[in-house]
Amino acid sequence: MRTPLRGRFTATAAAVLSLALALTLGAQAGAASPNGANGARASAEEIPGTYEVRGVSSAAQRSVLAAHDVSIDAVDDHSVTITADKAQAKRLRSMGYLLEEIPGAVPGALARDDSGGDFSVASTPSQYTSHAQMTATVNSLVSQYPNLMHRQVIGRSHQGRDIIAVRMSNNARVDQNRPEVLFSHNMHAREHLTTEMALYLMNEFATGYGRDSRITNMMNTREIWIIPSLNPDGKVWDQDSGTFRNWRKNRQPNSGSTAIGTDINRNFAYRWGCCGGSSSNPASDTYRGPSAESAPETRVLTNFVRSRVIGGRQQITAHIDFHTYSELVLWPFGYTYNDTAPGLNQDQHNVFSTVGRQMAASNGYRPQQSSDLYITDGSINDWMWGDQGIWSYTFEMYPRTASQGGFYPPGSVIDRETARNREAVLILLENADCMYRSIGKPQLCTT
Ligand code: 0X9
Ligand code: ZN
Repeated sequence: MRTPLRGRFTATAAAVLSLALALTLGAQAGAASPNGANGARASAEEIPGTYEVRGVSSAAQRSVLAAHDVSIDAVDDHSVTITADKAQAKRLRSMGYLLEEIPGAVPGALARDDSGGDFSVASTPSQYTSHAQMTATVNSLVSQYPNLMHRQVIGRSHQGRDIIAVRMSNNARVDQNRPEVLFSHNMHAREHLTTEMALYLMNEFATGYGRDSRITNMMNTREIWIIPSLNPDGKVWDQDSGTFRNWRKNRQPNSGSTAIGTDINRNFAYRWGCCGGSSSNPASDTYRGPSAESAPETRVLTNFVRSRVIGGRQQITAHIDFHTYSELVLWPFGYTYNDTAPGLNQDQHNVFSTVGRQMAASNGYRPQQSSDLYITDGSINDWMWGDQGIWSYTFEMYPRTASQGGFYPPGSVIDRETARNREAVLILLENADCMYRSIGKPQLCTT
């Protein structure tokens, strides 16, 4: 029988609360926040809004729109949902774009300007696991299951917070020669549901071991890596003041600009900035940074992944980077509309598509090559595949639309929407020893 994580967390909450508070205070003391403590909101701070842009129908049109410094959060047949501040929205309107604000999409902004909207999907920061609570929960799970979970600090964020990776297997303290699968979470600050996904997976693999045959089998034959938060500074900034800030990037200052932050998912060193899929403007939500891997969080991830090359061979074979929202399963490349490109042949495209579609059939998400949405360059999937040969997917989790809560659906959906990906995660793990088997070509797997 499975124990729901949130029930488990509630049960242990009292025990970890003091630790969590101590960690929060410690992290804040070490943080170089321009507004002083992380909790203090500067009076002039603007929380960007959520807008529907009508008459944008093709990937090419969406890529042009994205190049105007806004992030595209969701896509429909003839419209998209974007995040933009007032100046960006004004500029887009002056260019002829049809923008309509979606008032309820950012609960904090709604409470602040009292603009009405649908409160049935409202959520508050305390409905989601905070960074401090996440740290405490991971520590408590690791001490409860020392043979199944091993925690490693793989580096530090810009503000000095630990970025951790947890290895899970039947002998987690020992590095074994097995296919490794990586799950990374919370690269984008406001995508809090993805941290819940990490906690769900840890709990599921720890408690399912010896009880569920598929989980037991995977724990016996794989090494499973989980990075629960790749952007702890951004998460704390978005969540810990008590009002969501609709923040996406990291919290690294930019020289020569008052704008903060680099979009980690445009900062990777594979065709970085090549193709109009990122911005050179520090004020943009898709700012690529001054150079590839300029964000410490990007470098922590890539150094970790490079460290898994042992005896000249990358041990990690498959990867999911969890994001929200839109309910999508995406695969490379993001920098080109083409299905194949140097370093991605037709068989490989077929593998991505076949396993991607199997996973999507299990969770009801929509499967597609990521550039079908819009062009991105310097994204994690392109680097993982193009540089490291890792079968790398992006999942965009619940909900499908902004009106269902966008980045901030109510906490009541967490259990359902994390469990929804259980089967997809198992599908990837079960294929991870030889992904070519999925297209009937196991001979292409070198031993
Ligand atoms: O734009 C992103 O970084 C991801 N979407 S999100 O809303 N979570 O920010 C999607 C990246 C997938 N790659 C492409 N669409 N090319
Ligand atoms: Zn994201």
